[in-house]
Amino acid sequence: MGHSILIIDDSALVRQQILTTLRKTTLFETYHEAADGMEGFKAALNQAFDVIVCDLEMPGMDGFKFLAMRNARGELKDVPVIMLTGREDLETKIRGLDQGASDYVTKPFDPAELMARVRVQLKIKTLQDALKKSNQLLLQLSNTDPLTSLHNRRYLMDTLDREVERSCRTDIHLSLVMVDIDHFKRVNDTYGHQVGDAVLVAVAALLQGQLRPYDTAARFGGEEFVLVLPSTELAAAGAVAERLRKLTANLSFAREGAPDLVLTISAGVAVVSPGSSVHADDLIRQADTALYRAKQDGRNRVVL
Ligand code: GH3
Ligand code: MG
Ligand code: MG
Ligand code: MG
Ligand code: MG
Repeated sequence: MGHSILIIDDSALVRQQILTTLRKTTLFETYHEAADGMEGFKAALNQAFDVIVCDLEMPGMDGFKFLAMRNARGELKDVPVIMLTGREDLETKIRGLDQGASDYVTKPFDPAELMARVRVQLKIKTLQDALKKSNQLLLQLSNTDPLTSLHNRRYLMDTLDREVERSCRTDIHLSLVMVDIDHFKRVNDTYGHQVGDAVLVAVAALLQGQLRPYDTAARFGGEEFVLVLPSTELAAAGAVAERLRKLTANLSFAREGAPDLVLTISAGVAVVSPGSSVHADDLIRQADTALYRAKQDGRNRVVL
């Protein structure tokens, strides 16, 4: 994809010279001009540029003010700014670099030097963007269960710590449902591990599909799932679990290669009540105890 550049200078002539210089290269697909800092700032908010060339002395908003406003905006902080300065003005250059400019070009500028400096900034920006992307991917991978694409246990514990803390602080209920597939070992033994995997994927999709946007579903372990339901009282969470239990019992696994399989789940539900001070681990333990009782009582049931 072609790069984009923003040129901010009060002199139309200077802007024209820069444009003429840069148009001789194939570096950019998009060029945008602005006549002062404010106009440039608005343009930069409006569109993601890869490089900004900015004059320092401008009537209206000058380059320093532009840099200050850019620095205050997270989405603009990583866009490199090359400032245009007077030839002898060392102090100005230093001040501009200190305020976040990446480089400078002295006026009247040499076209070859301008192009070279723009290329350097583009190179850095490209690397920076790639790094940002790979960090995001890494974060997503480290929080996701590869089989079901649900959140994994690591993400769950991070979220649960936060939600339990918030619930205790605000006196708003928070419920946790621990779900365990009944006799899942038999599924593997009867249909094979691959079908078992497909069944896990189907159950995960069912759970995820039934939740509200601010609920969290995670794969806790092999065939165990945890749902975190903020602002939900025990009885309401029990009703959610009961609905999931019925839906699971009605699932058909013909597409997964197990047409005669009737799958059931057991669930244990726990709640953080207003005024209590509990930890995420306590809540998990309570739900796990309830789940154990559901298993003891004959499976395919929900215990609060
Ligand atoms: P219970 O009703 O008491 O929960 O019985 P269960 O058979 O479901 O429980 P158990 O803990 O004995 O067995 C869980 C099984 O889940 C054993 C394990 O091989 C299987 N399992 C765990 N993770 C996976 C997975 O990723 N894929 C498949 N196919 N099976 C898995
Ligand atoms: Mg000027
Ligand atoms: Mg077990
Ligand atoms: Mg099980
Ligand atoms: Mg289990």
